[in-house]
Amino acid sequence: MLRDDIICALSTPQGIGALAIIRVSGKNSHSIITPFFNSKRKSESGYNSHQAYFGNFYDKDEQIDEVLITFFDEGKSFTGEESFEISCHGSRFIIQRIIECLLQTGARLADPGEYTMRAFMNGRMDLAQSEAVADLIHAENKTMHDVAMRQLKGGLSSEIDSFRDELVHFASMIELELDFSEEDVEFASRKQLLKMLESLKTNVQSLLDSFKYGNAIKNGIATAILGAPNSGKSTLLNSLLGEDRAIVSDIAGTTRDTIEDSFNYAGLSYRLIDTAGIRNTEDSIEKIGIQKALKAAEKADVIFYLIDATSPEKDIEKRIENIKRCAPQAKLFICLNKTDKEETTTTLDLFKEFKYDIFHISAKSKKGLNSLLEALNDATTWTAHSSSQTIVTNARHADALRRTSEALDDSINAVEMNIPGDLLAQDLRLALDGLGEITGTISSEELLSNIFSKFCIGK
Ligand SMILES: Nc1nc2c(ncn2[C@@H]2O[C@H](COP(=O)(O)OP(=O)(O)OP(=O)(O)O)[C@@H](O)[C@H]2O)c(=O)[nH]1
Ligand SMILES: [Mg+2]
Repeated sequence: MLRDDIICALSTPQGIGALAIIRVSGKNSHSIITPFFNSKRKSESGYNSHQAYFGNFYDKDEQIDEVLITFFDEGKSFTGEESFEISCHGSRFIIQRIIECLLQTGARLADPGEYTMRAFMNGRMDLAQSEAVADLIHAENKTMHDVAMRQLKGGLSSEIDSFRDELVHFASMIELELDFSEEDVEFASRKQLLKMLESLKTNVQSLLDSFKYGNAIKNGIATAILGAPNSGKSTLLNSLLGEDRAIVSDIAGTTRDTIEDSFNYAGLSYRLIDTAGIRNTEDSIEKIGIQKALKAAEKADVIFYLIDATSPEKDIEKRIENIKRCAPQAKLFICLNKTDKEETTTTLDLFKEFKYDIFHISAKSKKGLNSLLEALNDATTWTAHSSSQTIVTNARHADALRRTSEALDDSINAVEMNIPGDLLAQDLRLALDGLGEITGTISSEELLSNIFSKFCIGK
């Protein structure tokens, strides 16, 4: 699968920019630049690793650009291969001409993620670290950045490796017993094995549990805005986004479909979902919108339930109980909206005896929104969680951990029930395979191309 031919690609975004970087990697890659690059600094022996050379890029007699080229020796580069980076001016024409020249002298265009795949194949990083490169590029807030950075530095990998080391020891003892099956020997103490398996199961399970937070960190915390028509849901969406994303009007039933957009707060990304107001209606399209609103509630991590303080619904407590039943997983924030209006004074008295905590807000004037967001941040406890613990953010890792956890359960059962060594060995092998898939000790060509094809070209 690993080819040692020379690859090249633009690593900065397509389009016009002050500068652009073209990356080249492969055996003897410096040779393909020689016909085009003219630098006063270049010595007889060529280029030194980790040094930048300023010069002119020529295509025959035509000067294409002034460029700065940084060279990296084999074994000292990102890919592990001899590589260099050309910094040129960020003009589409210049980039195209330079790449054409490189292709003429034997380079080919890199596939998506091919640089990182080469880094993995050359042992520069393991698979979990390679995947962290893509996460780091896509990180849009502090938490996503922290988690990706920790994974890139090997945080997840070292935890997985320590699990594997514990298992490998016992698995090899059990395999050894199989070689002496005639003699009824026991190299691995079943008591110690059971203790190790149980502690490993707890650790694997805790890592697996972190995926709930990891998934929310990576894809944004699903935050549904629910309430009766006209309660101010779309106004709240617009205020939190800081733009007129949804239509606002005093006609009840304005929002028909769900409207989704993201915003960042205190280092976390929230996926806000504005929904159709919930009420009894004969309108078939509005009915579909209300069903969608309830679906959004079922999948939400957080719900803002808005009550219009100028005309609260009569059976409000019953409605809140319904929402709780429909979305038991969600953290519910009940917001009394439009508290900027004077006529709400009587309503406020009404809610003094209310059995739920209430946030007094004005979606329109933004009054009370800071307190609401602070409470939201406190409730999303995974912010604190992320600063000290390894968090799994990748569905592939979670799937492998799930299979490991099941295999550990089977191994524990096998030891407790004194099941023959060959069956126990099989369960231990399955647990080891699951862990190995995360760091790439075990990988298939299909898996690798599936992972790296999702990367950008040039990374
Ligand atoms: N005074 C005041 N008016 C508000 C506030 N929030 C919303 N409104 C007004 O209430 C009306 C309804 O607001 P929307 O945001 O469209 O309400 P909605 O819940 O999205 O309504 P539907 O989409 O019909 O379900 C509009 O006239 C808003 O300007 C508020 O905090 N204070
Ligand atoms: Mg609306």
